[in-house]
Amino acid sequence: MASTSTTSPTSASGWAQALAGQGTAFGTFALLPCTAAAEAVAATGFDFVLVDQQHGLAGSDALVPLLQALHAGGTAPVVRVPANDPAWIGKALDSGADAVVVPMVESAQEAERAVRACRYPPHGTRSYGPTRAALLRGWGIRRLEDTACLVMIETAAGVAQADAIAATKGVDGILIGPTDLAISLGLGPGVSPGHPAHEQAVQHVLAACQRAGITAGIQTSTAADAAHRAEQGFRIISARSELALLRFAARDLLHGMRSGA
Ligand code: 3PY
Ligand code: MG
Repeated sequence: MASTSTTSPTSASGWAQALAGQGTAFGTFALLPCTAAAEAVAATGFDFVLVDQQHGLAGSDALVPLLQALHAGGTAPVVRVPANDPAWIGKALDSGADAVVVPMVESAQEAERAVRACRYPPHGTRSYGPTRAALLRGWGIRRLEDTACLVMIETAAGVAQADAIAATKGVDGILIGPTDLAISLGLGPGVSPGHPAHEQAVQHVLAACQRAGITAGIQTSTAADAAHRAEQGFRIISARSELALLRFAARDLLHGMRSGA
């Protein structure tokens, strides 16, 4: 009998496979302090949902409930921290994130700072206190460190250092922020996809990841764009956010209602 369910099977394992270089993980961003919305997008079957503490509207007290909702929805919970700060990174990991995403990384030194914040001594600077992470992973340091450290390249300076960043030990992947990259290249926020200078920078970062044998990811805005990036070799691909999905669905519905009237 055909399923009448509106959801697909959930696949947090798609995230782990993508990090292991064996598939492509598709996800979206969570910007709202709304656990029901986070759970709803997670239950749709996205491989990961990224809670965005850099630009999202949820305060730090909302982080754990959002991660719990993502867990309930069966997706991999990823957290973009506001800055390359060991305090934010440690808190995201202690709260139960499977991966942290560190924005605006421009050098191997900055990448190393992010990696060290994810690891306990002697390999890093993380302080022990896995408050919620221990419920998911136990108290052992090895299991607690079994999370991913992803850094973002989203400036011209970062692109110039892509090979050094990708070769930094402990960096599991690089995500490209196409909008910040476009602004950094002097192109403005609205014109990035397809612009030759932008595309050249994107391809340079992708090639650096491939040379270093780490995962490349990118944010997109349409399913076609996401499929195109997957064909190019990106393995962590996000599109939009739950807020954008709500806004565009509402706009299209209203447009349809008005034009049908
Ligand atoms: C950007 O496009 O700058 C982003 O950070 C998207 O993730
Ligand atoms: Mg950005």
